[in-house]
Amino acid sequence: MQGKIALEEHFAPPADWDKRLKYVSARLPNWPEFARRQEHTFDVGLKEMDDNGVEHTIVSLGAPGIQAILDPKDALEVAQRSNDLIKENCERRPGRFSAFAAIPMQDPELAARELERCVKDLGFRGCMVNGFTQLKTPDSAIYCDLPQYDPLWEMHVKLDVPFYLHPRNPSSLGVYEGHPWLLGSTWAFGVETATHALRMMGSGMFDRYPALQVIIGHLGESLPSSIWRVDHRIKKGGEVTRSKKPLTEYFRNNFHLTTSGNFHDSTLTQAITEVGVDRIMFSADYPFEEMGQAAQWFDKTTVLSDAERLKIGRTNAQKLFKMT
Ligand code: GRE
Ligand code: ZN
Repeated sequence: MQGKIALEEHFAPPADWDKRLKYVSARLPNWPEFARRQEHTFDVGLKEMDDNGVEHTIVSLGAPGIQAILDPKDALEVAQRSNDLIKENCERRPGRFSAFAAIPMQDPELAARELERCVKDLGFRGCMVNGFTQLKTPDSAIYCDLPQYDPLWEMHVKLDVPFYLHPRNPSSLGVYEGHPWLLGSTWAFGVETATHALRMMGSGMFDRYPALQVIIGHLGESLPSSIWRVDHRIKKGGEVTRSKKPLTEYFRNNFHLTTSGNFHDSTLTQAITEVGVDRIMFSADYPFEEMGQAAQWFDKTTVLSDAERLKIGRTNAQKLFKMT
């Protein structure tokens, strides 16, 4: 399929560009290759787009990025510098790239203002946040469902742009001790991000901001197969959330899923069953995945009709991001 749009594709400047930026997968044996690709999204990545029918990519800063910077002033400064650098790079390839803002979640008001600057002045399409945010001490973990973020959600609704919740490693690692291979994108990212998304659904924030739209990757971080049971056991156990409705309702009305890094037919089918074909969008997860593998699967999978392929590959993103 030609004309695809991809939206979980990362970029990072070289390691010495700003020492305050850290990358979650730097411990991996294959990191040097990922790092090289991540620094070359606007040329190596562009070539992969050309070769695989990807017309447009929404670029985001590599994880955990700004979320791991302990000082709010540093966080704002690095976010602004990174956003400006990404904007410059997007401008060199007109029509091919746009971006999600990196924002300093260490200070919700500053985060809202940087989102506003990026959307209004730089033409960005929303923001990407990499899980919980650290503030002042390395063992801190501030999750997005907390009430101090209301100014950010207000800004999202006002600007009518989505919020992409991207993985990072969990804030508590006990269960992973002795099994580092379970960390990162193999398993821990998904569990952490699904839990984070459930916190948001159960917090009442979508009752306060019903128009707010959140994107999660990896075909829903396993939520399509697990959220029915969450609601079921909340009800059975007489558990009380802070939200008005069953969590599934928020999943179906406030969430969008991308295919990033999850190129598997039965998972796609279940995601469509749970949230509907209009809430799923194509993505690869460059540089950790190749656009080639993503596209070869997506273009040929027999679980999609051509009309569904067009929606997921292109028109759902065009609608959500009001692309012309
Ligand atoms: C990351 O380090 O940020 C990462 C991976 C693998 C998949 C996605 C991703 O290491 O963002
Ligand atoms: Zn990613």
